[in-house]
Amino acid sequence: METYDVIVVGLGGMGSSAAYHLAARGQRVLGLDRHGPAHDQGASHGGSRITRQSYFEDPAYVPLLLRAYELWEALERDSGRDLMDLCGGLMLGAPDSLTVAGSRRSSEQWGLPHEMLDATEIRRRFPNLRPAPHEIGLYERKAGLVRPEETVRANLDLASSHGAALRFEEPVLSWTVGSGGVSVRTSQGVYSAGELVICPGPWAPSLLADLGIEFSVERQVQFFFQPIGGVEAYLPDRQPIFIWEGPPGTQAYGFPALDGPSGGVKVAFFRGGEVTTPSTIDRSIRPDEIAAVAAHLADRVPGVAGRFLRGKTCMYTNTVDTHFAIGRHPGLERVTVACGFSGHGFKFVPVVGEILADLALTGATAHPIELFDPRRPRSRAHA
Ligand code: PYC
Repeated sequence: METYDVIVVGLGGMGSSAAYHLAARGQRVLGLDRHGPAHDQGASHGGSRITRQSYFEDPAYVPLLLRAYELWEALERDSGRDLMDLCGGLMLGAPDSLTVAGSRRSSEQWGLPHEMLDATEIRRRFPNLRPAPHEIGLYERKAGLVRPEETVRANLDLASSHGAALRFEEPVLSWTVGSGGVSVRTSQGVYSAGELVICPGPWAPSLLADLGIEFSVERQVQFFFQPIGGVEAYLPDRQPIFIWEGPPGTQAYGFPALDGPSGGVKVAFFRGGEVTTPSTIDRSIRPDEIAAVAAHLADRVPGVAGRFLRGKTCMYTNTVDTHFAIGRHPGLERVTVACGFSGHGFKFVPVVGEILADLALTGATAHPIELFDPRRPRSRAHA
């Protein structure tokens, strides 16, 4: 049986980062994934993901974001890849909306540079956007986007260069923990190690069924449109990323135009998708959902939804409170988990890799991850 120091299950954003950080610390690492490198079947694809520091979800995320930004720069440097574009970001909505008020709270608490803009000023500076008179925006210059597929490739390349063994198209069938270590059975064989790190993405409900966390896997669609008049007015020097809260519970978001005219502009809804599973998800893009996102944006970003180019499904793995679940497995020694990223995790990829390496090697981390304790009551629906 092949033996390693650490086996990492799942090589999407989080798992590839864990594999890299562990291998860079001298561990003999085996990484396993059921699909190919940088695949589009989970939650680490679509060309772009939002990054921002004025975190409306909770100020407790900010110190992790500050560290993540340092590590993004290091990852770009060490991999030689272009992973991040800080084109600026606008958090839009009514002044008391979660998106605006929560972002402002995080900014003020942590002293993050930001500007509060009224509707007139937003229209003047960002003419593609048409907020209603009562809406305002928090503009964050250091917000922008990161590139998920390139990031996964960067992590995998660096993990390999530090000696990690990476095996793809090899689903994990089961895993067990004994006094001497962990054993992982895949479609191809059985492997043993001292420690196991599980980053299952939307496969969490099956791979981590015993964790005691309630997950809900949600289908989301990333829509790519050719704007009316072409992409020029939407290039990153003119168009920031945005998250726009409309009627209660509705948030839409968008990116600048990337990758030339054929890349188009990506927009999507945040939350509210159908419950699904990785094996039953409908990967087709339905005309009614294209029409719904175009109609939602028609008054807000009137030029964006000119011609539909393509759509791409992805999956959020939501916890009950939409905070992540990161920590040592509550019931099993030797096992570390990172899951439930609830649609807003990718920007944390480098720091989560660092945290997972800390946890697997020492059982603890200096990073503040109390909010993500897998044992917290709000990670279980019945609590
Ligand atoms: O990753 O921060 C994020 C995000 C917000 C809305 C959609 N994605």
